[in-house]
Amino acid sequence: MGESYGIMTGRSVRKTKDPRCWQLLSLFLGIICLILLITVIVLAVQKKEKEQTSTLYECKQVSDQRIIDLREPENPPNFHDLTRNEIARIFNFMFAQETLNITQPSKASLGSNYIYAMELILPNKNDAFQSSTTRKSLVTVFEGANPNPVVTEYCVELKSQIQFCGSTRSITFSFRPITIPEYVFILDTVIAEANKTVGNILKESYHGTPINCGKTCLGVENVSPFAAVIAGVEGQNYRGLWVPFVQLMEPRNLHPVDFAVLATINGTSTPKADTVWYNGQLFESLDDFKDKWEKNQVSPLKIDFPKMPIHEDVIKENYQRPPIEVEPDGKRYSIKDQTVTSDHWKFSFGISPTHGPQLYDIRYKGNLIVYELGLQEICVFYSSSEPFGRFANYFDSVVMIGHYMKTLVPGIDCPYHATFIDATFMSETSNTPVTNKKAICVFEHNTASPLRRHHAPTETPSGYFEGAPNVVLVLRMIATLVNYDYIFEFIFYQNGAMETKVSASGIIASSFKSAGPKYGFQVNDQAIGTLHNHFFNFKVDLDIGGTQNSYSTYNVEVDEVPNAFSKADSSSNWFQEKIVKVDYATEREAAYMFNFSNPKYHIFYNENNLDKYNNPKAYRLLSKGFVKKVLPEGVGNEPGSPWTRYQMAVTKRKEIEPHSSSKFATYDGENRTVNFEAFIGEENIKNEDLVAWVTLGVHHIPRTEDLPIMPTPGNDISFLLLPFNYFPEDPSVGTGDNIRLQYDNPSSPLKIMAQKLNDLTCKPPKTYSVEDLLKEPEMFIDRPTI
Ligand SMILES: *[C@@H]1O[C@H](CO)[C@@H](O)[C@H](O)[C@H]1NC(C)=O
Ligand SMILES: *[C@@H]1O[C@H](CO)[C@@H](O)[C@H](O)[C@H]1NC(C)=O
Ligand SMILES: *[C@@H]1O[C@H](CO)[C@@H](O)[C@H](O)[C@H]1NC(C)=O
Ligand SMILES: *[C@@H]1O[C@H](CO)[C@@H](O)[C@H](O)[C@H]1NC(C)=O
Ligand SMILES: *[C@@H]1O[C@H](CO)[C@@H](O)[C@H](O)[C@H]1NC(C)=O
Ligand SMILES: [Cu+2]
Repeated sequence: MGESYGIMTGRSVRKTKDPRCWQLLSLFLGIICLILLITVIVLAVQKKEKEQTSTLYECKQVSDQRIIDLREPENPPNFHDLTRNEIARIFNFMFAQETLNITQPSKASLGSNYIYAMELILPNKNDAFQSSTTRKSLVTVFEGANPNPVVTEYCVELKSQIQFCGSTRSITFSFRPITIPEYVFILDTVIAEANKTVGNILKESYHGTPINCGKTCLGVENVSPFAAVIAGVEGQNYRGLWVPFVQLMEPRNLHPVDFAVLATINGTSTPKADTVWYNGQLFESLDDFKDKWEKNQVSPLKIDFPKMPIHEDVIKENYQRPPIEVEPDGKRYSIKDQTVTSDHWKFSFGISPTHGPQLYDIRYKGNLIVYELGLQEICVFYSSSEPFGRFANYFDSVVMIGHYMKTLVPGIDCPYHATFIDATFMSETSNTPVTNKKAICVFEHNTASPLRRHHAPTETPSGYFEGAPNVVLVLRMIATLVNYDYIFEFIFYQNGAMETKVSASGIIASSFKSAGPKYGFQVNDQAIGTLHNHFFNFKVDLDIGGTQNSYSTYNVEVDEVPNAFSKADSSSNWFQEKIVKVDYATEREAAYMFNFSNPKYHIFYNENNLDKYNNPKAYRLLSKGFVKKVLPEGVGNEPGSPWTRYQMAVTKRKEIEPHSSSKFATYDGENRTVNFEAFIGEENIKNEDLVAWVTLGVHHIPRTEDLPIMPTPGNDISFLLLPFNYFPEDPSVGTGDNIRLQYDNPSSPLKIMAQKLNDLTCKPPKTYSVEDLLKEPEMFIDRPTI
């Protein structure tokens, strides 16, 4: 192309010798001049416009006295998550142990030894604030290559010379969480066997196939673990998994087909397709199902293949963008080494691979309030008439909650002006550390409502108005655990209160419509949204005025007193309310079940730390998410989460009780790895280091408006820690954002007392944007394979 074009220009140069060409050339030059003139005018106008906008400079990202440093430290402080460098060192160390025979992740199988997880072991509380404390990691290894397969947990000490520390712990092999190699193995086996044995029946029933299926595929979704205690085969290395089939069309959770296969695994053996469920009928095996089908002993189910959902992504005319927040003087907090510092608050944060979000060393104006505040477990128990819906009792740590804290989308998940922070962890599928980009966000947010305000026009000596906006500091992360998305946030208020909040979004799970109406309402052509609950357990290690704490309640009760002021003949009584302080001496006494008849405040304090009026300087724990666990105690999977029995339990803090649940909780019903009920004993809890275990929950009866993606309003629950006689007055009074209007004297004008009120003189700086996600698209969403 380029070459032939060159030859043509050569020819036209020779032709200019022709006189007629001069006329053409001058016309041509005239046109060029005109075009140039227009260009000059347009550029001049544009330049002028640009000059006008550029007078508004960009607001400072970070003010001079703050630091945002998101680099991994060389010498991580005690609460810092394992760094890339530390994870790499542990890998090298473990691979170098020849006797352990550890396989590379790419070659891992059920019958090999491979590393499942690495987790920071927190220092003993006594050593936590010493810089010389050695960092330690718990390394969980699945040892399927051993003659007697077992899960072993090793303690590794990250000294300059890395080494093992303490003794190892062995856990029964069949209690292990579901791993990716195992999961893939089971699904491949079940899908292949189903296709081979009953492929024709599936095609006839559901107009789709599991293999080579083009646009009409059958697949699986929302598998349900089936533990030995539920199957009634304890002590035999048994592990079951109900594998329900669905038509693969968005959202697949809502296209169930009432066909499921129970896969079982004994030790490290190949998974076996066991019991089969089809259209309300149970069969011993795939062959049994096929036999009975051929003998016309099965009532067939016919389901059309669902149509592609239509996404309305048309841009509306006159669309107006929603408001955004601006930080006119830059960020008012610092972040370094996973520690956030603001004018009021200081705390460290991290992500436990097993348990999810964790906060440490939470201080308000230097006062330690909480030593450790972390999610422990999420439980979701479904109900249904079919086996996979009914046995869907999830203990979410089975998939490692922390690993599913993924990239946050600016403008949706967190505001544009937030600071986005990466999370690093070890993954069973990689022999190098894995980083989830921008998985945590921190931001200050103006809630646009008063933190406090009062209008006193007739006050003495001067009428006044005083108030402050409710500006909060937020740390947020979101875990997508199969179908549900849980938004975890920690909200720090300027007045010394802090809130721990979780909201649910995502896609509801379903059963085929024949399971209704007892277990749910039909929400689309094929499915009922099945009844379930969501329970969350948090560890709150409070240190109020030191570690020596006591727990009391201020109960509100009826007070009946004689009415000495009545002139009636027969004496009458007056009814009002009174405060009755109740102290709790033991853990068992303090295991709390909410009772509407007994309103009370839950108070934590140090008995020797009184204010000048002799009130205990306390913090109050207020829950906005107490919920009744309906299932009876001791049945089915209920004993796996005894923490759902109590809305709050207060125990004496023990290093040997670091967590209320474990990643083994799904399958360890035969012999619990962690039994929370045993935390609650006759131990004294007066003047001791205390931990409050707080359970939040909701009952969820799905409705059509939970489709296509469940909205968050009404699905948010939280608990607050509130200062209670801890400070002499609201400790945020008089600080920065306060405004007071008053007269100085009878003749002076109304005066404004405020730090800075001038208008915005800068434009918001460039922030992380949705477009930035396109730079590494596959980190964010896998490419489609078909
Ligand atoms: C090491 O593990 C592999 C499986 O990953 C196994 O085939 C081999 O026998 C094991 N070697 C020893 C010495 O146990
Ligand atoms: C199973 O899948 C293969 C691949 O698509 C297909 O050829 C076969 O017909 C299917 N059904 C059976 C019964 O094997
Ligand atoms: C698993 O295998 C072991 C040893 O072969 C056997 O004793 C046990 O009964 C099996 N368990 C089940 C549930 O089949
Ligand atoms: C709730 O408290 C009331 C009043 O103390 C008591 O009568 C009732 O039995 C309690 N309910 C439960 C479920 O404990
Ligand atoms: C239960 O597990 C513990 C260790 O976690 C072990 O010492 C004990 O023997 C086990 N009990 C049974 C009945 O298997
Ligand atoms: Cu739900």
